[in-house]
Amino acid sequence: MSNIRTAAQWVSEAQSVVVLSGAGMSAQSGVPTFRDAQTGLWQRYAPEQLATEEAFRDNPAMVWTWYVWRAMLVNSVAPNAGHQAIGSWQEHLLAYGGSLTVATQNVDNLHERGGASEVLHLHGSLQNYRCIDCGRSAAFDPASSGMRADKTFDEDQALEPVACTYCAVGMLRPGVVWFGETLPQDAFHAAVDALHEADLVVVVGTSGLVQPAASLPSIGRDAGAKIIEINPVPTELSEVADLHFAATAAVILPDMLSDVVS
Ligand code: BV8
Repeated sequence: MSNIRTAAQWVSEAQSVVVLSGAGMSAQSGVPTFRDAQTGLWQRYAPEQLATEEAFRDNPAMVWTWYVWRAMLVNSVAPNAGHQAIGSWQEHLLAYGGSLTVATQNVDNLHERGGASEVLHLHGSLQNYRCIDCGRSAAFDPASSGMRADKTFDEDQALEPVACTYCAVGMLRPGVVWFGETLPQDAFHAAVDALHEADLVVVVGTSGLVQPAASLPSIGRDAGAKIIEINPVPTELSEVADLHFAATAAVILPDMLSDVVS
C-alpha cells in the first residue's frame, strides 16, 4: 500500500489526534520559516539572537520593529490549504466524538483563521502584547505603527518602541516566548496530556531543533501513537516517525485527509 493510502487508513481509524506544527506549516501562506535567512535590518542576526529579552533590552527599536513587521506580515496573509484541512479534520472528529488538538510552535494565528479551535500556542502569540516591566497586558494594533506589510523589510520603516501607558516606565513587548524563557505551562501540559491519549500524531513543518517542544513527538510515540511527519527534508524528528512525507503541508495534508474532510 502507498504511504498516502497508509496514512489515509490511519486517519480514518484515528479517534484522538494531535497535530504538532512549526514554522513550515505557515510557509505556503507566505510567512518565512523561523530559520529562513533574515532580510534587511536583521540580515546579520540569527533569529535565536533576536528572539531574546537581552536583544530587546540591548536594541529595543530593532527587535520591536522585527516583531511589528512579522505581525503585519501575518495579518496580511491567509491560512493555506494545510491549515484549512486541519481545521476541517478537527470539526469532523468532534462531530463523531473524537478529538484533535493542535499544539503549535508558531506565533501566528493562521491555524485559528484556518478553522482550528483551542489551539495551544507553545511559544506564545504575536497577537498579544504586555509591558516588559510591569507585566500588564496591553492592546496594540501593529497597523497603527504605519509599517507596510512587505514581504521583505526596508530599513526606513524602523520603529520606536511603544511605552506602557499603565506604568509609564516599561516598553511593550510581544507576547511570545523568547529563548531562555519558560513555555506557558498550561499550553505545554495540555499538549503532553493530549499526547498521552493520542492514537495518531502528525508532526508538520518543524526542524525539531527547539526544546522542549521538540521532545513532544516522543511522548506520543511512547504512548503508542502512530507518528506521521510532513517536511520536505528529513529532520531531528524523522527517526521518531512511522511515516515521513518529503512533501509540503499545503499539498499533502488535503491529500492525506481527503476521505475525512469535505
Ligand atoms: C525553555 C517565539 C526553560 C519567538 C520561539 C533543552 C531543554 C530546554 C531548553 C533548552 C534545551 N536545549 C536548549 C534549550 C534552550 C532553548 C533551545 O531550544 N535552543 C535551541 C536553539 C537549541 N529553548 C528555550 O530557550 C525554550 N525555553 O526551555 O525554558 C529554560 C530556561 C532557561 C534555560 C534553559 C531552559 C524557549 C524556546 C522558545 C523560543 N521561541 N519562538 C519568535 O517566534 O520570535 S522558537 C522558534 O523556533 C519559533 O517558535 C519556531 O517555530 C521554533 C522552532 O522552529 P521551527 O518551527 O521548527 O522552524 P524552523 O525554521 O527551524 O524549521 C521549519 C521547518 O519547516 C524546516 O524543517 C523546513 O524543512 C520545514 N518546511 C519548510 N517549508 C515547509 C516545511 N514543512 C512543511 N511544509 C512546508 N511548506
